[in-house]
Order: sequence, then structure tokens, then C-alpha cells
Amino acid sequence: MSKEMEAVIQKDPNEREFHQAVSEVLESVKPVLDKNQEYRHANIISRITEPERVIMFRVPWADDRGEIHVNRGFRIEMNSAIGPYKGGLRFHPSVNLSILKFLAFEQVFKNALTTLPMGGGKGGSDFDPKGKSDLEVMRFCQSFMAELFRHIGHNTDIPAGDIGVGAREIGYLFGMYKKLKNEFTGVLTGKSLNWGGSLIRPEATGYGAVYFAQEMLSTRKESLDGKTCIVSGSGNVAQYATEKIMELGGKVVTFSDSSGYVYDEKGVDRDKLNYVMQLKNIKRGRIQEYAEKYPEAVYTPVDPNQDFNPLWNHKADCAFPSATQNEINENDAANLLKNGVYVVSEGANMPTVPEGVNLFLDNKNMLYAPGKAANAGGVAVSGLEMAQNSMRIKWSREEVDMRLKEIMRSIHTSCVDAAEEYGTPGNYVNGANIAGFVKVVEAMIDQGVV
Ligand code: NDP
Ligand code: 2IT
Repeated sequence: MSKEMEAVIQKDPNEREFHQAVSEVLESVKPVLDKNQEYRHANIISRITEPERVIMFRVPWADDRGEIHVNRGFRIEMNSAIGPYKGGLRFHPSVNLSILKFLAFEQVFKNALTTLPMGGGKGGSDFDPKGKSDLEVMRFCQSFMAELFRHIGHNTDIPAGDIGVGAREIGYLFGMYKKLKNEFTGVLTGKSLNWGGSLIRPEATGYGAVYFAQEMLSTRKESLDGKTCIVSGSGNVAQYATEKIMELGGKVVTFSDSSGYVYDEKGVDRDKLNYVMQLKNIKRGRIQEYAEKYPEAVYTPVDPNQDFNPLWNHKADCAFPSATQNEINENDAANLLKNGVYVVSEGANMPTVPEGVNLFLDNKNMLYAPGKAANAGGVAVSGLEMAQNSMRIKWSREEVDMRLKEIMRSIHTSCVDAAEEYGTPGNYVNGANIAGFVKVVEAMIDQGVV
């Protein structure tokens, strides 16, 4: 283990997910540091692994029965070398400092890859929106923003959605921000269309992950047409990845949530996808209900502690993990390879454990795109939403989709070029880490020791 990595662990010994994310980047950029001694001289690794600012706060709120609850709120402002802090908010009971620091760290390099001027940040709360009424969610969001508002701004830090934060939550958060600041600015992205949102932002992460898969396939003169795809999750990213896969002629055979997954051998069609959108976005039900509605599908409950997840053990060509971190363990990665999967495009952030990533990288037939490249379409269109807000204009669907496609193509090219330059052609992990890292580090060096 490198001295730099040891220091990161020693400083915050309990931040397992943060160590995992840092360790992968440090391994990739070792040859960059060896080649550019000035980076070491500037002590870049100590600086880039330390958040510029960490905000932690109490979020008290009252439920519908008048009972008072307290959650913990966070915003990690990781790096602002190339633009204001930018990144989502996650509301999930598992949220802690380690998870948000890993997400903020990944966001720095992802945002650099998009070509747009955005620094990296992430935030959220251990609040669980499941089973809460709209009014409870609203009161929680208002209390969360009653503290967060003093730390963010359209030129400072621009949050957006992530797990458990979608259009409803962004609306409540924006309403409270506007009331407190008496300002209508593009301080959040993922806004609804009639008050500053961008067309294609809801679709962008899922579409982008599919565009990235197409880019990888096109290096072998192949496409998604006729390919069988495993998709995990059934939220924002999974839904729109599925929509785009179907549009490009692929067949999606799975959806999942934290309780289990459905396998639909015939494949998802437009009606079934509409059903999932209604089920998850409006009714807020469980994916098990899909198999009740469509008896040709089979539901399997999944225990997160079992040795492998049967979701990843079906014959397929491509996989789009779109639920959460570390959802593919080493056995799952081996099962994917065994079942013929040779394209993995990560819609989620860090969904594959390091041992699984190594299995993918060791297999020469595998086209494996890490989240920070493959899922960058979401934040990229957030960047386009910011641009439209600043200019007070609105681009058409076609315009935004075209820009998204161009950005995903450019990220693909950056990854391929950086991987080649440093002697590991075809390794999108090294490519993404190196290309993102160099851009941010050059900016940090230009700006001095701050
Ligand atoms: P949503 O909240 O819309 O959906 C999350 C989905 O993942 C749900 O199906 C959820 O199931 C499942 N899930 C969440 N936690 C777990 C868990 N611990 N175990 C198993 N399943 C779980 O979130 P998004 O679709 O927005 O986000 C999905 C992933 O994509 C995350 O990793 C996020 O960081 C990443 N991402 C999102 C972007 C965006 O623009 N939204 C951009 C880039 C990346 P359940 O309902 O049971 O909780
Ligand atoms: O992980 C991510 O890139 C997101 N959740 C989207 C961030 C954003 O600012 O749109």
C-alpha cells in the first residue's frame, strides 16, 4: 500500500467506502505521479483527498402524528478547482460521512470528465423517505434546507438529486431556499420543467450510461441491437437506462429494489416500463408487484448477506448496475462473466467491489466502464441546466440530447486516450481516473496552495 493511502486510512480509519474510492484512484494515477514530480512536490494527494469543507447539521422535523424526529444532514464540499461544488443529495438510512465522502470524491473526477466547469460535492441525510407522507417529506426537506441554504448558491455549490431525492424533494428544497434567500436562481438542478428545469435531465444518467455502452461497443463495430441486458435498481437511473436500451433494440430482462428482483425472460416493453414508472415514482411500491401484474415474470427476494445475488446470474450480454455501491461482489462479477456478459456500464456509483473490478479488467473480452465515466451524463445535463438558467433560456429536447451524446462521446475518447497514454489500452478505469485527475490537479497547481 502506498504511503499516501496509509495516511488517508490513518486519518479516518472507519471510512471504508471512502478508502475504497481513494485507493482505486491512487492506484490508477501512480504512473502520472511518477511522471510529474511537481505533483508530488505540491503534495497533491494529501490536498485532493481532504474535503475543502465538511458541513454536518441537525435536521429536526415533526411527523404527521406530531412526534419529533432528528436526522443528520451533511454537505461535503470536496473540490472547487474547476468550478463551484456540484453533486447530488442522497436521502437513505445508510447515509454517513464515509459514503458521502466517497461519493463527493468520485464526483470531482466525474465532473472534470464532463468537459463542463464544475467542482465536486455531495450531501444528504440518513432520513428514510420510505413510508413517509408527502407532508412529512416536505417538512423534512424544509428543515434540511433551513440549514443548508447558508452554505450553497448558484455560484458556490449546486446540489441535485441522488438516491431518495427526485423531482418531489428538489421542489420542496427549492421552495424553501427561495423563501429564505428571496432569490430565484439555479441553485439546484433537477428542477421541474415549468420552473427552471432542463429537458432530458430526468433521463440523462440512464441515457448517458447507455450511450457510453454504445461507444464501447462501437470500438468493435457492434451495437446494443439484439443484446440482452440485466438492469439493477428500478429508480431514476434504471428506468431511463431501460427506456434507451429498448429504443436501441436491446432487451431488458430484470429490475430490482432493496428487497429483491424480477426476471422477465420475454423482456420489458413500453407498457411494462410505464407500469414501473407509475409503481416507483407515484405509488412508491415494491418491485415484487411487477411479478403480480405480469405473471410471466419471476420475483426472487434477495438477502443482502447471501454469498451472491441471483440477479447477476442470468445469461445476458450487457449489465447496467443502477442501484447502489458494492451491489456486485466478487462472486457476482464471476457469475456475470460466466453467463456471457461482456459489457458492464455502471449507472450507479461504485457498484462493483474492487475484487470484481479486477476480474472485469483481467478479462480481455470485457468492456467495463466505471461509474465516474458511464454515469456522468446526469451531472453533465445538470451542468447544461445551470447554463440555461444563467442565460435564462430553454433548449429543446433534441438540443440537450445532442449535447449529452457529444459529452458521453468525449468522455469515452478521454478515457481511451488517457488509458493508452499510460500503457493500459482498453482500461476505462485507469483512463477515467487519469483524465479526471490531471484536469483537476493542473487547476489546483495553477491556483497555488489554497
Ligand atoms: P433512486 O432513489 O431513484 O433509485 C434507487 C434504486 O436503487 C431503487 O430501486 C432502490 O431500491 C435501489 N437501492 C437503493 N439502495 C439500495 C440498497 N442498499 N440495496 C439494494 N438496492 C438499493 O436513485 P437513482 O436511480 O437516482 O440512483 C441509483 C444509483 O445511480 C445510485 O448509485 C446513484 O448514486 C447513481 N447516480 C444517480 C444519478 C442521478 O442523476 N440520479 C447520477 C449518477 C449516478 P429501494 O426502493 O428498495 O430503496
Ligand atoms: O452521482 C451523480 O452524479 C448525481 N447524483 C448527479 C449529480 C448532479 O449534480 O446532477
